[in-house]
Amino acid sequence: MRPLRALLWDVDGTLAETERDGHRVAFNKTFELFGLSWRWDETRYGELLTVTGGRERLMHDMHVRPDAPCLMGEREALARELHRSKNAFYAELVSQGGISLRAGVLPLMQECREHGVRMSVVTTTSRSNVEALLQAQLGPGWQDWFEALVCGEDVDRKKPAPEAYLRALELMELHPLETLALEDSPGGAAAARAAHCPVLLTRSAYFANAAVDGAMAIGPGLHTLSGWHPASEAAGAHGPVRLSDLRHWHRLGEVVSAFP
Ligand code: XBP
Ligand code: MG
Repeated sequence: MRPLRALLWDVDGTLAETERDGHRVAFNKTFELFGLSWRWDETRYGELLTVTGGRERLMHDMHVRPDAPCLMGEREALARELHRSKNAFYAELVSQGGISLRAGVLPLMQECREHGVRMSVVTTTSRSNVEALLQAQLGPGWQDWFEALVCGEDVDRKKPAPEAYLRALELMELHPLETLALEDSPGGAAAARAAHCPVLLTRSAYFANAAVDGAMAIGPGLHTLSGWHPASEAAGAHGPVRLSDLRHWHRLGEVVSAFP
């Protein structure tokens, strides 16, 4: 049996509720700045989350915008400009501490550091967004917490393609079964599974009821042990998810994959 050596952290939805209160807000500020009447309310943005990548999301939404440029080249150029501006608004927002880590994330990261469990970030968001968030939430020296930072720019195919996970495994020189991916969305979980990484699914606001395939365990967040399926060994205990719970679920994963 392979021991758990590393956590692979998704960002949006998993580390923080960045989509509804961060990216969406920054997109809307950008539309206003560019004199566009487009606005994404919470419901529409939820629909758009099936498209990974902010620029790709813009391109997708332009299909239903009669005032979007007709020529593909112009449309792509506008999407690039809007996306750049959105990321600047987003960085400003998170740099000012506008979005906090989800409850339970920080203590688990600290425990991993204390016990030599390695960590990396595996995300389809832009690198500048990750840096702004982690700098604001973990402070100077945050880079030392993570071995690899695999971001949207580092891959040709974003999640649900496995590329980002495969890249992280390569950089860390790890077998997928030595890792545990923490994800919040069906697409993120699919990406990790396609790279053969066991997945722990910590539900976020936008994916609270989404059907998810192949996770070792699914729960409402790292802040509590209640509501997790399957229950941890420490079930009944109050308090947050700890490294011992992750090890428990990770071992189950081995059993499940050994006897499918
Ligand atoms: C989430 C995404 C990203 C963000 C926006 O990625 O799909 O596109 O919504 O970020 P993950 P960008 O859950 O893997 O962190 O605008 O930088 O793409
Ligand atoms: Mg996510």
